[in-house]
Amino acid sequence: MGTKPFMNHSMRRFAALAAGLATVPALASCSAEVSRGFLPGNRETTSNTPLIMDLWVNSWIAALIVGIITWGLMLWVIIAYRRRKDTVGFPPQISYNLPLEVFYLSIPLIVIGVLFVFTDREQRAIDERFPNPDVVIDVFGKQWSWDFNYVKEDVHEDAGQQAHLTGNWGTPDRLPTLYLPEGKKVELHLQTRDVQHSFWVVEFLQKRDMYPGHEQFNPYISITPNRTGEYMGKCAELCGEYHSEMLFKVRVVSQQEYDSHIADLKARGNTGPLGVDYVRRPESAPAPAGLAPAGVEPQALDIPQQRTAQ
Ligand SMILES: [Cu+2]
Repeated sequence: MGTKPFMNHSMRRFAALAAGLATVPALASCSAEVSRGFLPGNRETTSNTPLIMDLWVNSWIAALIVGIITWGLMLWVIIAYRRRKDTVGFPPQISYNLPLEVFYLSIPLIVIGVLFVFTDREQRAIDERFPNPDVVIDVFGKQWSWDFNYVKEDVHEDAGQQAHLTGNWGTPDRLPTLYLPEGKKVELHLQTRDVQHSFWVVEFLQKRDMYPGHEQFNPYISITPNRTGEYMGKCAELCGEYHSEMLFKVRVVSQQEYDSHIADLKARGNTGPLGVDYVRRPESAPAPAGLAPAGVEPQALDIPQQRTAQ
């Protein structure tokens, strides 16, 4: 009576083994991606990326180990204690088991504790400011672009202009570009001219908010960029209508190229900090249309702010 099962016991075992083996080459072929936990960029992009990447990947490894043990236990219970043909009535009903409850409450506490200790350790290391940075840059977010002042060299990039996204692929031209020398200690001092923004260079794996008017939180990013190249940056805090067009680039170049870029800015007359004429608007003053109630407004200095829709 009844239909014959599609696969007998040993066939099923073989199928499971074959499926397991088939995933091995698939995993090996994307090992570079896997080893960095599918994060963008490279492990060595900045002095902080190895810390961030390792924390991320190791957390996943720990999670998978816990997951495999848990899944294994679940499978074992499902199979070992399945209802047999000759079973009659209910299995023994157990209302509580104190040692077991202590066990499964303490394990998650230990897991969270371990994650906390490692996260805290890496976060402190990442947030630590260089005592003597080689390069200090004042980064200003504004609706909807970026300004960069090279503090020690006393020059600035041109006032940043909002990107205009057309719907076509490609990098919008005239993006404000921050130059960083490779292998040098860089301190970015993040500030905002108006509302809350967030500085995010995707491949640096770090982002940090910029709040108007207060600096009690840590407004610095301290990194040593270790790979030359061009990186895309964006605002990561919804800051108004054209938030998505608040884009910039970072170019990590050799010291020589960096020096010549600085000389270039000097020759073009981009000396001194950009935006010294920005004056803080009193909290009580009415906000101009489209701006947050309180912030810093451009006055006197002509900072291009493009607010018109295309
Ligand atoms: Cu923004």
